[in-house]
Amino acid sequence: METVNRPDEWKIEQGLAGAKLPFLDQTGNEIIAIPPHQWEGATKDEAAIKAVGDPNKLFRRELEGWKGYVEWEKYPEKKAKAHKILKSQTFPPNAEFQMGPIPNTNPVLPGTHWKMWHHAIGGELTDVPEDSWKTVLREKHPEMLHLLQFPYNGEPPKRLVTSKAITPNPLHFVRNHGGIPLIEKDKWSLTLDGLVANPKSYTLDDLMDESKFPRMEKLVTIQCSGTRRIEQISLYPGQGDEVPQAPWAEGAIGTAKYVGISLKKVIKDCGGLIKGGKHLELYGAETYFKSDEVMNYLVSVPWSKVKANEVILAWEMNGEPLPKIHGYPLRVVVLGYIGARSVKWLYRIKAIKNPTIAPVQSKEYLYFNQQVGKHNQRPTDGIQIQEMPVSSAIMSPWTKQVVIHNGKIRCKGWAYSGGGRWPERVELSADGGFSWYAVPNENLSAKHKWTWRTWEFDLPCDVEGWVEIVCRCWDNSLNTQPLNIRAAWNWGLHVTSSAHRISVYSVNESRALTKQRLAKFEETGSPLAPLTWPEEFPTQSLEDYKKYWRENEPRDVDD
Ligand SMILES: Nc1nc2c(c(=O)[nH]1)N[C@H]1C(S)=C(S)[C@@H](COP(=O)(O)O)O[C@H]1N2
Ligand SMILES: [Mo]
Repeated sequence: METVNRPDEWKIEQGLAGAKLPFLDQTGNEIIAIPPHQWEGATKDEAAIKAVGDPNKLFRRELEGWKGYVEWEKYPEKKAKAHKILKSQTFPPNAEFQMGPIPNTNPVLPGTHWKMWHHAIGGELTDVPEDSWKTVLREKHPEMLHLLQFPYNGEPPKRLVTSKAITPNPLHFVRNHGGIPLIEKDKWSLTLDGLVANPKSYTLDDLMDESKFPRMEKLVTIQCSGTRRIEQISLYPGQGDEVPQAPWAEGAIGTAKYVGISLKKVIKDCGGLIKGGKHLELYGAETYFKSDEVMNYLVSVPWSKVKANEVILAWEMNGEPLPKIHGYPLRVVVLGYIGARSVKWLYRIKAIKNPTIAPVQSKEYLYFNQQVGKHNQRPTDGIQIQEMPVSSAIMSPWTKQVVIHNGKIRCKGWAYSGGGRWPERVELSADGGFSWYAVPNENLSAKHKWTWRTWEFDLPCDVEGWVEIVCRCWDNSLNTQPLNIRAAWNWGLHVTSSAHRISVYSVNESRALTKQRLAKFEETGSPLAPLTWPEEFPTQSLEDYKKYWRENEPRDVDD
């Protein structure tokens, strides 16, 4: 059929393809439509790249036995060379995963950009994307949901998130900003320098020496500040970098028993902090890319947190050596802080005066006011996220699911609060958040200072048809969750801590008519699922229909 409209016009008008919409500039007398930028294909200045030098020499493995580790922070000239290479070419645009449909693939997003950046630098980084994926396949559960293939970001499917109060290692979510360095334990060492009295290096055996460093064993929940981000995205898209803003669901949280030592003791062993040292800069061995710059993974934690023995250097996770994907041989575990501070593949700790200016600390993991966005954001407008607020999520049933029940809907989920607070009460509502039932204490997993609590509850629900089930938690300080997503929506799409809402279609078999109807579906062998398929049998006999009208007043009325 002939039409002048583009075939996707209706979708665009309805906001189902927002990335294609022109901006409207209404600042002048006439309204000007600014079309979205069209990518013109890659450019590459081969000569400029060649002039930088041989990547196999420039970007060598820093140390024997540390596969995938290139040191950047010690060598500004090397950073400049890598920058030159990245600046001398262009890469395809970031994958669009907020304004359009999410692909039906697992991995959901391939991470094309990041693979290309690694290959563009070459040298030791060449094999990193491939090696990283091999480690995923070796160490993670076959049912993981791979959000991003590289850098690897993956979470367990909902049915497995809370199947145990302690998360088995293969099911623990993984959040990476780069490759997975493959480090040999006997070749590994940790440097402690900067504003400490006596800078030192330690092997793993040194740190495991119990006469010097008392063991710590802690049950800890690590939560990424991006957990449940998909709810914010679905409401309003925000910043859309595929690594910083990976589209997490409710599974970017996990609980494990870590064994290690307190960082405080190691700093004391170095003679303590000197000359105004107040923060500890933590170095992870992989390579991170930001704005055509390369760097190692750096964040910092304040001394006050370390001093409280709340920063652990851990080598064991649930009774096993740390899996490679979780930071082998040594990682940081910061109790009650966002996951981002718990640095994996730790190789250096530097005492400094102020929080690090490295971008993961200073430009990412920022919590902005709603009015801040692409058009006006400055890093200093964001709050650097440290302790996570109280939050919870329903893992079963799932949104849009039909539940056939006898007046109670069986629900399961988790609840967590950061900063050493813990879930004291979990509440559910089957009416969108007007009336709340408390989950009885015996249906919650044990209380611990630094962990989540998993829960199960038979939620009373007499109502049929679409209902909105909502979950919220009260922590021990009586903090609770905002009731809607909008209240806490932010440009970086972090900390989705609003009460978790799911839409469920309730079929209450304790009601006589429903019970009869379900029997009829059974009897006639016609499918009840999917819900939207029309019934294949008459839902009322003609006799019953006529009888009704004989016994009741007609539809119309005489005046
Ligand atoms: N070296 C390094 N450490 C890191 C990261 C990283 O990308 N590199 N990601 C951080 C983030 S954002 C989170 S949420 C946690 C996730 O820990 P996990 O992968 O062991 O679950 O690791 C943190 N530590
Ligand atoms: Mo994170």
